[in-house]
Amino acid sequence: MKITGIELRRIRMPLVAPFRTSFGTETERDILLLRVVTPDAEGWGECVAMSQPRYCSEYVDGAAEVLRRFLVPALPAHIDAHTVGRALHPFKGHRMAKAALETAVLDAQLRTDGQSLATFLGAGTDRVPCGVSVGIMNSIPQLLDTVTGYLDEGYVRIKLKIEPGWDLAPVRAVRERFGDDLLLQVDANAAYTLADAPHLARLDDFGLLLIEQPLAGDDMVQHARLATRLTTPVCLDESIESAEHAAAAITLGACSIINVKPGRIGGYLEARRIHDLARAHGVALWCGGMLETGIGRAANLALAALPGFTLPGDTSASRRYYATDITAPFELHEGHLEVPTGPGIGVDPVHDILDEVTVSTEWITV
Ligand code: OSB
Ligand code: MG
Repeated sequence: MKITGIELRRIRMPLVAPFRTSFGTETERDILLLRVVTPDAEGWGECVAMSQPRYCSEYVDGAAEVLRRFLVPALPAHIDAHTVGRALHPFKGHRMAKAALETAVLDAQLRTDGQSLATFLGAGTDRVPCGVSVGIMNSIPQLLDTVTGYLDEGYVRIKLKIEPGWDLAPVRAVRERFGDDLLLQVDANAAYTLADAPHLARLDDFGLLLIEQPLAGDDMVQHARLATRLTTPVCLDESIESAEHAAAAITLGACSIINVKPGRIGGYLEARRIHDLARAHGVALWCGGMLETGIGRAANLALAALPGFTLPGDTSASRRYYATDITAPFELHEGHLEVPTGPGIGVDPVHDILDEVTVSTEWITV
């Protein structure tokens, strides 16, 4: 496949409500979109890097810079999605930037071939059950109202963001209000240390599906120690940046569940490697999210349809994030989203809406 050029497009999308985690509060999403142009098709990739390096070391200005300065110029003139990773391999890190580029190339390739991303990855279902990630709130009543709203919409699993000072009480309140059958899990975004193990063990009483990333991203050994002290299963998010990290985590017993975010690990091809590895080891998977627009969501749904994704993901409906999505909105039906079936990621941006939220565009000839 010959690439004519690549557009870097920055968009600004206000969130329907502030989203607070242990690492910060988001009120809008500053997103970098990539559009790969070939003689036969266009492909889209959404970079999940956030505006500040608080979730991980990447941030959106840095991703744009590494793409224009190093990654895009390293692409050979003729390319397919499988060679992107090899061409970018000399450059360390920057997995979110690499993922966006590889995904855009893969999308263009699959659109040319007329194959959906879901079929390409090996999807086993045409719809996936959806959970929702609930931010840290100002009060318990506000939290209970928010969770009530999501359950009324049909979400099949609730994830509560936690941090020191907002952990036992919100979990207890949600459990008491909605009962033992509610699929409930928590995400600390690395807010604790191993010294908090006795405190975190108090969450064991609440029958949680999992605790996500309680300790720092590079604390793989401490996660393994913590896992022996909790009955709540440990799930890793920030710690897993590659299939090698997943292999190390599984070998160490640092987690029994992995949150797979294609952006964090460098793309959908690496996500499939982790899928195959984890499945072979009996480690459960679910598809995470990074507050994506419909472009990123479409691709995540294809991944979430793989057979190893046995737990509901953070693939929520468009309206949970944005009043107006840049694609046709993804809508929940009986707690599920449909996996797109069209070629590539299966969705296109609505051009008028895209133009309205665009802050800047930049064209790079390849
Ligand atoms: O840790 O999973 C996380 C959002 C941004 C950054 C990190 C995380 C999240 C979420 C929301 O939990 C996932 C989503 O609904 O997209
Ligand atoms: Mg997380």
